[in-house]
Amino acid sequence: MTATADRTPVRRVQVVDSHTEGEPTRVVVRGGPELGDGPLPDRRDRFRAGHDRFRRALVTEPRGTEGMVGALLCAPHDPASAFGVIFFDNAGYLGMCGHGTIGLVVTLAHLGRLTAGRTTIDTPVGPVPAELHADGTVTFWNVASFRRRAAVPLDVPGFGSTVGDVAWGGNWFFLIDSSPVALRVDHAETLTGYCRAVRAALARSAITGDGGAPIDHIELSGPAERSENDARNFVLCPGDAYDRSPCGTGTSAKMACLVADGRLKEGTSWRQEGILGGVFEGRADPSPSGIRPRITGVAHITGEAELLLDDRDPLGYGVPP
Ligand code: PYC
Repeated sequence: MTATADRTPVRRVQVVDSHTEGEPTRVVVRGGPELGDGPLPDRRDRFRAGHDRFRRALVTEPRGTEGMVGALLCAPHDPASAFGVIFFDNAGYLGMCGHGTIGLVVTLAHLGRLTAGRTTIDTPVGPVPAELHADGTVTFWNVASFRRRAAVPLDVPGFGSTVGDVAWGGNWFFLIDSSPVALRVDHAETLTGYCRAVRAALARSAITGDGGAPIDHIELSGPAERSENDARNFVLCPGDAYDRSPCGTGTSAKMACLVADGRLKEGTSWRQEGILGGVFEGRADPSPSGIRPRITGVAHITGEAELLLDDRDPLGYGVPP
């Protein structure tokens, strides 16, 4: 905290912004909440319980945008990890974030805290090894991903019935193989409306992830626009923003379903196109509990900033829920 001329406390927060195929990541480098130590899920819970307005201040309007994912850089708990991170968005906290991991690695390199080569990042859902390549691209090995339920029928009021898979890719997904609406960015509003209705129908039907976890990401698939890619997706995130990138955790969940169906062989490449046309190059490596997704993409730094959080500003912590 520092003090302005009239001695009002103002919190100063250092951030580095980047985007991964159009999807923004804001890494908190200094000035974040003090969460103590211990496993990352415990620190994430302390973040949620005691500092949620910091989350809102960082990623929602007037400082953030609806698609923005925040990444609180912190010390790892896992002894094999060099860094820890807690991802958050306009609605709450994410288990993992693929585009955010790519953004974080590029940010750490930008800050001189990482050179080309391997590192490991501790997350609330487990350690994620990552590699910064000499050409600036980033590969990460996501947590083990798996399909939990196949071909689940769902009645979506206003849209009719559909069928989808429940899968884990570091977040919980409901994946619909064939989108009823063409996957074009100028259809984003219609696609968002459909995905919201699907998510609500899942909640009403008590279709969840493990332990009753809400399925908060909806992923629609369709044909790729470019012939070198395998498929295109549209992913609606928990706070109703759609992922501008191909979604790293969504690509992981998708590959887990394809492998389970015998439509993708372990060890072969899967080029996932996002709704803006950006691509993540995926590969499903074997894992005892599903697959170990390996995903490569690129991120670009868009800014370095010092944010001022002023208690006198009635909307400085975002619009209250
Ligand atoms: O890339 O995994 C991802 C992601 C999750 C939410 C937004 N992006």
